[in-house]
Amino acid sequence: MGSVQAALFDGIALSVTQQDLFEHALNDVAFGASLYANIALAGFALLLFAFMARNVSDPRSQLIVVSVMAISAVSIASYSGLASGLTISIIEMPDGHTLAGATTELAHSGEEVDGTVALWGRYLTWTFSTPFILLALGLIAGSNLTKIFTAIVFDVLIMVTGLAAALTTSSHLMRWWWYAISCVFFAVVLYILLVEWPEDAKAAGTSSIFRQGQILTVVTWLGYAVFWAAGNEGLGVFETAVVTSWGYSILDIFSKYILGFIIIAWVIENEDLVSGGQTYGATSEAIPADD
Ligand code: RET
Repeated sequence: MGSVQAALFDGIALSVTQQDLFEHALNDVAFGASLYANIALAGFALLLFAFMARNVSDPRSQLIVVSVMAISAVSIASYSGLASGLTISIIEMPDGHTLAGATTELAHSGEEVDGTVALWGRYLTWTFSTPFILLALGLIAGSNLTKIFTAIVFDVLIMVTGLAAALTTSSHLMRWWWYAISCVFFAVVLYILLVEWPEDAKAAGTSSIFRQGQILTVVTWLGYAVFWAAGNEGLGVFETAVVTSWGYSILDIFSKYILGFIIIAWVIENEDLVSGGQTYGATSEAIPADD
């Protein structure tokens, strides 16, 4: 193996194959269910939202609907990556970590392998799903492009540094260092959600729905950060990947599907309020007719 690759995968068990991890998720029913249930739920949400919003014709309202649907679309891919074993690894934690030296029993073979199961694909795919949550909320608040862009950029940074925290095996301290950086980026997003957008929403006359989305988002997102710290990749209060995985899967139900439902149900009743006009986003309209 090349030295770059060797460095990257140092501490990540390569003898466990992708097929082993696929079979592990399939045979450990409690663990597998936390993944398969979400694939089904995301598919159902996608169909339900498409049906609910079938008559929405205003372009800006449609943008909110598409954004909400994209969250579930990414989710199907995300959970498929986990269930297939593609985005799961067995990771050997560095000295000082509660789970340093821990072993995992593979559900299908009973084989005992060094390390703990890490579902790092979650952090990777949150990079692609969470921007859509912020886009939908920013549009509802009637916020400007600068604030929406800022929220999304720092959101992506939260997830990428969270991924780094999960995959770092060189040093226990470095894992928490990544975590700390991620929290700083999270503070930027929280500021926009708690301070900037409520004011924009007030001006746009959308305070009530924004507030519902804001509370659901802030509470669940804090939950993700706390859960990482407590789960098998952090302090190891919940030692097994099963409990950690279910924690995230349940948070996902609120942060994605329930939020999405509330937003779509509101948009279909409030197209007038959301509307930017039929030419919203059009590029040719700005050019005056030459006559
Ligand atoms: C991590 C660990 C590092 C510190 C922080 C985190 C925050 C994660 C958040 C996740 C939100 C996920 C959602 C997923 C839905 O698809 C990466 C756990 C602050 C806020 C909403």
